[in-house]
Amino acid sequence: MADPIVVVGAALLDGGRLLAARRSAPADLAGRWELPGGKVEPGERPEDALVRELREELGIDADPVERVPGQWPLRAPYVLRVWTARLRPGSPAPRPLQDHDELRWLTPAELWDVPWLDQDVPAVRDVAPRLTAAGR
Ligand code: 9L3
Ligand code: MG
Repeated sequence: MADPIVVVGAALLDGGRLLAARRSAPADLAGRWELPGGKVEPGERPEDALVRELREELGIDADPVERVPGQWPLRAPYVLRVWTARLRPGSPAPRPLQDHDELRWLTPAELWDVPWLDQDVPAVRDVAPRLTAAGR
């Protein structure tokens, strides 16, 4: 099999809440919620791709914190890898600039209130314990 192409997703944590982003494109994903992010470019470090994607999609300055172990298959040849992330001091608040039409900061109790992309469900499940452990 060809090498997978990595898609990075951010579990952006702030005040014990997780940022969820509702996709507006493409049509088959629109209305479903995801961990924001996107494809790593050739030669790009995944952590740098995460910072770039968060700036492009949400207008924020954020830092990756920790890789969430594992990876989850997307449509071939893509795989999803997830990092927790936090806003840098002084960062603008996230706003939907590209590919999203709504954002929500979810508390642990609200985590399953949004229809996540099927592809993101296992990753969100693995991130969930970190909301209470690391999100303050
Ligand atoms: N994807 C799935 N879950 C995610 C992300 C960031 C991306 N959390 C899927 C959607 C697209 C592909 O990966 O099919 C590439 O993502 P993008 O570049 O369109 O964000
Ligand atoms: Mg994206």
